[in-house]
Amino acid sequence: MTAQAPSRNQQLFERAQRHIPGGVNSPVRAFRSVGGTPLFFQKGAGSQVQDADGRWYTDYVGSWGPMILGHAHPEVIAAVQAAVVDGLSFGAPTEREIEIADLLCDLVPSMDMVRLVSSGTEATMSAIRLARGFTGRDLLVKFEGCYHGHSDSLLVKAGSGLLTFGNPSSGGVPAGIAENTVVLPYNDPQALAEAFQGYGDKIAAVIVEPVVGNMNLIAPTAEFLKAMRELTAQHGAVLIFDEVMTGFRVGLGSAQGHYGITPDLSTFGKVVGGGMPLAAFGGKREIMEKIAPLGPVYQAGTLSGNPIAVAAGLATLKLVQQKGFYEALTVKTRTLCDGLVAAAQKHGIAFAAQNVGGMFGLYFAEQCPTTYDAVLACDKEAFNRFFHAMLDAGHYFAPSAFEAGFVSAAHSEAEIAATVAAADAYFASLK
Ligand code: HOZ
Repeated sequence: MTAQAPSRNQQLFERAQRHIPGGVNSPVRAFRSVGGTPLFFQKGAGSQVQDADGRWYTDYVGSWGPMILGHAHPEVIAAVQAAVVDGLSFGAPTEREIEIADLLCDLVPSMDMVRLVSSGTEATMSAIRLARGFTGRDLLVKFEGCYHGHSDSLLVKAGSGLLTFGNPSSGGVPAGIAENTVVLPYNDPQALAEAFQGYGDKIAAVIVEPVVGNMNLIAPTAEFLKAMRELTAQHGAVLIFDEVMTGFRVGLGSAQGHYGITPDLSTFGKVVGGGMPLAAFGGKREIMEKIAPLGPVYQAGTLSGNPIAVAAGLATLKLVQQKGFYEALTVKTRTLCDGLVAAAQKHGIAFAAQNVGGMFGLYFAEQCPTTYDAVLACDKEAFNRFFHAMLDAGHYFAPSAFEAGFVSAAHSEAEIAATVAAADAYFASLK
């Protein structure tokens, strides 16, 4: 028997590992938790992505959230093409930045002012510095399994790649920094109340993913959101909604509009840049005026508000404002979840799924988890087998049991039905 020639994906992965640690520029992409060779993508069109071997997949990752319109949307591409010919970066203000700042503050009523940055990590890191500068306090409260990017104070019991690889707190974070981060259980208002009772006058900020998308998807309880808002207000702490994932994804009003809670600061990324490196943080004027050059809290970036990224963001934000956009996206995402659950039930598989707007969670468990511990108790091996079966059938889900999934406006009913049919066939094969 002759050995099979390595696929182009395999060849590229071999080559990538020579000069790129682990062959990837962001850990979850390496497929380490699901096993196998990561796909190298070369093209995207609407709901579909094509790998280096020329195979097309229906994409439920959407670049981890930004591609809400699908890949290579003609209006976004046209906006980028029109912008690039005028120059790629100036490191100076441009009119387009005012346009997107005005739009963001219109769409997100809790934001009086906004600052543009280049990544979600930068947005959350800067929002925390600002909250500390504003309150003159050091302590930061975050929740188990929430991931807010990879700055030092946030890599404590974090989700996403850290949870995927079973090491929720990163190496290289000085103890002196980590000790200013208090980690509490998600969806536990009592634990939060006790923390504020114990040392409320030292807490600068509470940062939260209002819907967690980095330990699979966990929806918040109304009591948890209410307690967070009330306790931070009572104790003079800043409530930061990290909407990098949920922003313009769960609805035009983002999670804060969806649940009717007004945070003091918010962070955005992913959809705001339509696939380009653009992110933002913003909130109450009295807090935002503490940022340099108005105030003493320093924050800067050569590529902040990059004109090409802003052009992509503006084109994307224009399209998501179309009437019925989020209603249609939500229905599609729910159809996917309901279809997968029905298929699993038919074959007696313990499986649950849920969505909030255009993001969803899949769980190999009897019901949708509401806590970090319940997520950890889901059957990860069953997910990994499902992931590979679906990939073989041409349906690309996130290569980790601890990441949310995303549907785009470009996904057709027929594509979603085909994904459900593939899952049904896989579940049937398990008997
Ligand atoms: N942190 C992202 C998922 N929550 C993964 C980013 C990437 O690999 O592109």
